[in-house]
Amino acid sequence: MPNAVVCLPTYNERENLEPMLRALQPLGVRVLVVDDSSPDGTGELADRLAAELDFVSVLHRARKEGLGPAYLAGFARALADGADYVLEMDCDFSHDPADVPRLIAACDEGADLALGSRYVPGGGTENWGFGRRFVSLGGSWYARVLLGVSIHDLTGGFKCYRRAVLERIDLGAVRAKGYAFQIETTYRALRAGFRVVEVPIHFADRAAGHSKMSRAIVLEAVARVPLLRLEALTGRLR
Ligand SMILES: Nc1nc2c(ncn2[C@@H]2O[C@H](COP(=O)(O)OP(=O)(O)O)[C@@H](O)[C@H]2O)c(=O)[nH]1
Ligand SMILES: [Mg+2]
Repeated sequence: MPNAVVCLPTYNERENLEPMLRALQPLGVRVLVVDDSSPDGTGELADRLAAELDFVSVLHRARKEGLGPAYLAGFARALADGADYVLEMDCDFSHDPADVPRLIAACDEGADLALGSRYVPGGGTENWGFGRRFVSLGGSWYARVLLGVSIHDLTGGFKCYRRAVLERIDLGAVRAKGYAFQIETTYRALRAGFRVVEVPIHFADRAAGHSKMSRAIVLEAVARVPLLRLEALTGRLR
């Protein structure tokens, strides 16, 4: 069994955190909760659970800076702790913990980066209205065309990286906070020549609490994608 660390960013996920950790417990992974001083006490709850569950540790950050910076801090800690595989996953049950072994298996079978994908055969979204589907599918299509890549789901946040990918790509240059963070990390991996594989998943509505994504996060991605392509074309992307 490879040494896999699931980075679990949390901001106000008090209701979801314990059920999520219990669901991950039998899978043989380690979990790093990355909490940005959630006002609802998620960080304190994470500390209590980490004291009880030896596969759990917690990284506390001073303030909410978005998903991207939280993941970068989590990646650094996971790599320092010797992880072979580093996973990204939402703590709201949109990503099914039961799919974690499938992402790990894809890397075991040769992928450098396995992406949980809604937009390949066998994948999908549950209970999404037309508007949300349009934005999500449209966003992935936009990024796929502008970047000239063959990945169908570029904005998803359920991923398993082989350690070498995170060591090789220039994470220090990644400033994106939201969906752009997901697009950018995958694009950098592709540009570096890594093998990226899509694993079909079903994406459900969050179990409890509220989404933190905003219009600004969508606009960040719209603006970042053409800049990424430009950086790649001018040889500035590593
Ligand atoms: N640490 C941290 N976690 C965040 C932040 N923003 C969102 N998250 C977490 O990232 C995951 C996905 O966020 P969510 O709001 O559900 O995004 P959505 O699924 O696109 O609506 C959840 O586990 C959130 O708690 C943040 O600024 N800091
Ligand atoms: Mg969510």
